[in-house]
Amino acid sequence: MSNITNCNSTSAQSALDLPRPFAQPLHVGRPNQGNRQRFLERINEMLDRNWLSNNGPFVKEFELRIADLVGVKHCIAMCNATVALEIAIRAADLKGEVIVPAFTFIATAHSLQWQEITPVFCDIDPRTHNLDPARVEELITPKTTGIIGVHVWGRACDVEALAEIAHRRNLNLMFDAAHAFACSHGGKMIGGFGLAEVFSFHATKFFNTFEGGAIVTDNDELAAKIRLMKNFGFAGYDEVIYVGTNGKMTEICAAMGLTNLESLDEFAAVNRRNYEAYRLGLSGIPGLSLIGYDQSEKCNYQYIVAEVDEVKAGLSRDELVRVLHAENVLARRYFYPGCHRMEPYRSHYPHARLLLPETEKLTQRVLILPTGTAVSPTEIREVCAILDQAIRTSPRVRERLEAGGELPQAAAEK
Ligand code: T4K
Repeated sequence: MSNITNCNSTSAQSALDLPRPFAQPLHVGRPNQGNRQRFLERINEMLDRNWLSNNGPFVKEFELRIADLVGVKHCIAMCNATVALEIAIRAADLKGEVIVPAFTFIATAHSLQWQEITPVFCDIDPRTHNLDPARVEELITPKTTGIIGVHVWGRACDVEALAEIAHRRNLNLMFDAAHAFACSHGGKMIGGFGLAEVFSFHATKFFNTFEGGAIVTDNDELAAKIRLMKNFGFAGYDEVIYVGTNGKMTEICAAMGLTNLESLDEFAAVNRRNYEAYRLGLSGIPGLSLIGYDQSEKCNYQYIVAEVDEVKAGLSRDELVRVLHAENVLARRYFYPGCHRMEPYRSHYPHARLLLPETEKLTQRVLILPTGTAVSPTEIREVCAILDQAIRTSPRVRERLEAGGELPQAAAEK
């Protein structure tokens, strides 16, 4: 976890001449929490039952609820999405090379590399921030066994084009849907595409189970295999039939999930309200454009993503991050610098950046702003006012930033 409290704010604070508006830091990814009373009741129920893990009644109920909501046959709850990805990849028998975007959280690439499968980084479409199907095709080799698309920000990949390529080239297609719980594509819930999809229910996600995740699929055989693999490969009391691991979700996590599911509509409504507040507040600020969400689809609006055009704004994305952090707005640079620039991939593929021009550009432009139930419209207006003032007075702000030194450590890290 990054140490975000140690950033030196002096230089950027003076860059704006604002009274510091936020006494407490404003985070990207503050957890959305449902009804505490209901959660505590469930904890009591769990303790009375003395059943804490290993496919308990809350986990079973949770899986049924998720499968129903997504409209798939099987949901297998997991301890987190990273382990879920690892298990899904293994259960689908992926080997050799698998095509993934470099513009994603490092877990997507690591879940392959962890089992000595090579992640082959593919460039993205700058309009969608997702895998560019035209580039995917160019990367297929005799060693390729699959494609893992990532529905970045909850906006669906071009699933039809990817499915067509996968079908024609006899590859498995799966999706990292960590951002896309409760989102739809073409009227169908994300979770129902490809061979399997993986959700993250981490604390920072739209919907959380503290830590957690799930694999969802319509494939009976795959689901059965995954169920065994997430429980060490046990097929009975004393019989192990696969190499397995421990991917189980605990009862307390499922209790949190069941409780938060009851507030899902409220979380979505707050996020939508916040998105609209940002849209209004950022409109007309030169060099800042908010990414759009398709209004005809279901959407969790969990990510407020602005793209910074340095020429028009007069400040780079990184300079704006410094300005915001100094005001206690802990904006993030997901997924800077891109998986291909992190180890071990940076050493394995030193020239990858040459094949990823759009990823390279996007990682320099993207600014993620705080939202969720912990953030109010008034606070959003203040965030927008900071950005407005910084950009309107950009030459002076830049001068002061230049005099003030480096990007704070926390912002530089990720
Ligand atoms: N695939 C994709 C595309 C993903 O984005 C992710 C996870 C995964 C796979 C893997 O899923 P999991 O295995 O995690 O289920 C965060 C999350 O830890 C990570 O889950 C998430 N993606 C990623 C995009 O963001 P960091 O390193 O940015 O977390 P951190 O500790 O800096 O926290 C973010 C902010 O949230 C901070 O400002 C503090 C705040 N926060 C965080 C926690 C945990 C809170 O206010 N309360 C909290 O309890 O990775």
